[in-house]
Amino acid sequence: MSCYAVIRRSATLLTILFPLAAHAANPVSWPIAVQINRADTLVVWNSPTAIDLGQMVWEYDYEITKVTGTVSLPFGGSVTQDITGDIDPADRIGSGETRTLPTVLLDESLADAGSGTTATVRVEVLPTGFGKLTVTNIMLGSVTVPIFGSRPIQRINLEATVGLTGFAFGDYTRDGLVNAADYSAWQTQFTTPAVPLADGDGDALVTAADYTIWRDAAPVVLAAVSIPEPTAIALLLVASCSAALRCSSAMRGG
Ligand SMILES: [Ca+2]
Ligand SMILES: [Ca+2]
Repeated sequence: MSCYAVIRRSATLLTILFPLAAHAANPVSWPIAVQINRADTLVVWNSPTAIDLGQMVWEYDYEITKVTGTVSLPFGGSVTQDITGDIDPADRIGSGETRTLPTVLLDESLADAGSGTTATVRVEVLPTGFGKLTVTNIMLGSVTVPIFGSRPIQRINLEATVGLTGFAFGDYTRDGLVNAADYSAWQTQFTTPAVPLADGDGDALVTAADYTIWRDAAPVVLAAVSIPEPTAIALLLVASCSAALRCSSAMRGG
């Protein structure tokens, strides 16, 4: 069984085990807003939509865009301070791609040295395609308020965005279409491991198997009529070389 068939079969099994959500979409963009109170030990957020699981590869990005700490004042009222800038951007912002879902996009212990606040933030895509954010190991520190001095943070508000875009099998240019341009991309990258976009089966190589994936996904007319298969290309090359050799021999003989 080819890797492609295994991938397809795995996707089918996932569909059976975890019925596709009614709101499965592609791409998805999930705005997240959670409130973490001082007494909390666990905060969970679930996405309203699910990413389509039947794709070749997914590109993702995430960013924790805003973190604020709120303190209570002795005689009523409160003060909120933005502490986003105190968190290392390398822990807050990231991107990448994955060929398998479910997956964990972010699992970081975020720390604000100024207030002594720490928490572990985990963002993952579940087997159902839904996103989930989990905040654990919550330790809220203190901030200094003019006149009132150091005050314990009572509440953290965290805002973030998570985006995923899936690309179909055979879409080697990653433009949302499976067409002749993807065949050209495969042809250019054939046997060139350093250029992995035309790697349909995820084996880090661009081979004839990836052509088959494109052919099976391309419009029938395009796949059947316009494009010679790799074996046909190879035969043409062999035939051309043989003809050239015959011609060369004939010239020497003549
Ligand atoms: Ca394409
Ligand atoms: Ca491949």
